[in-house]
Amino acid sequence: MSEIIETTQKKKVLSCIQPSGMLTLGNYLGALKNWVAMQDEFDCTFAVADLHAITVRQEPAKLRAQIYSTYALLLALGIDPEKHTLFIQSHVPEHANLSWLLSCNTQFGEMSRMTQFKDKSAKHANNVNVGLFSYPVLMAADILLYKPDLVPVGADQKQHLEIARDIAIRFNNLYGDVFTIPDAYIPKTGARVMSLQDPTKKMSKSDDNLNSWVAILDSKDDIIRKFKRAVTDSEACVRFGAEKPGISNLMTIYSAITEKSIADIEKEFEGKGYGDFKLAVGESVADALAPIKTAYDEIIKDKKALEVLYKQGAQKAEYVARKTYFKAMKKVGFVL
Ligand code: ATP
Ligand code: LTN
Repeated sequence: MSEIIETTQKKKVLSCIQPSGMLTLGNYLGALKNWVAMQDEFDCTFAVADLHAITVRQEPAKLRAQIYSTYALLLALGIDPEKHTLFIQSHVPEHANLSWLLSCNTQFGEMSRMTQFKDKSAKHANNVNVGLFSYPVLMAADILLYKPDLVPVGADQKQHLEIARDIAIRFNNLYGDVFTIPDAYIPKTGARVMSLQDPTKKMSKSDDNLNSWVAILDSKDDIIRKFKRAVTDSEACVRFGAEKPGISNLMTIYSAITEKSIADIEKEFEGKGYGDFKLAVGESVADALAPIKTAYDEIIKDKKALEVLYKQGAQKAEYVARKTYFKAMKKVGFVL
């Protein structure tokens, strides 16, 4: 009797995060919380996208420290580097290499429509470099090398995901089947956490106003203080609505952390003022983030142990990336 072999393969997930500063509550709710949750069901590959970080000017010593700290924070969040793959993007040269092949199959016009480029080039007007412009092509390479089914990201990355899909479809049509066409995986609550000081803007770790964002590693006191100072409106009624972007943002954060529905939150705070609500949001966020900070403080102390893990991660990633890269090279007509 022939042996029945279990062949059900897990679906694949890939995502990356830039080490461009302290990671925020927006990064956590929009992306990282999902990364952690998806590990049970999927075969996951996660990376610290250090090559992306230099699209804006970085001070070398600070960049190095941020790469370590981002990697350590991903471990602290609960990413399992043994069961999954956790690596540093620049350690796998196929990312930059594939990005060239893809660049030659991407139109200037389609890149010009990217809204993040418009925002970031306005913000860094003295350094509008070509990398900043073509960065979605590198992001497409990050994704396509690992043939993922799903890419967990915040809502701001939807456009970049769409272009990655377009590039993959075009490449496959021209040269034959090389890439899997991935889907974005965007959370229902928390996909777009807004600035605490200007709720019409995305919460961003590169915002100079430190009160506008909460870092995952902020102390409890800092977190509560930032929520107390959050910009709201003068109505003092905890109700969700487009005309109340500040309070709605806080309600979304509270909902994402506590998993309570917006309707239940409105009920819970009926008749109560913004002061009570802001304190409740601050405390729930601080309590959720506290264990991550405790784990991080331990992990970051041991650089040697980190090195073992990121080297092992790079080896695992490279094994997969090489295969896809060489297949793409061969299809395009290079001599291997
Ligand atoms: P910057 O703020 O410097 O532009 P960033 O935080 O947007 O950087 P990344 O660190 O690469 O850029 O983002 C990592 C992940 O976090 C992405 O999936 C992104 O969509 C998500 N993310 C970032 N900011 C938010 C936010 N305010 N709300 C929800 N998700 C977010
Ligand atoms: N572009 C993303 C970070 C990023 C990414 C990726 C996300 C780089 N490569 C691949 C998902 C998949 C950002 O700036 N937020």
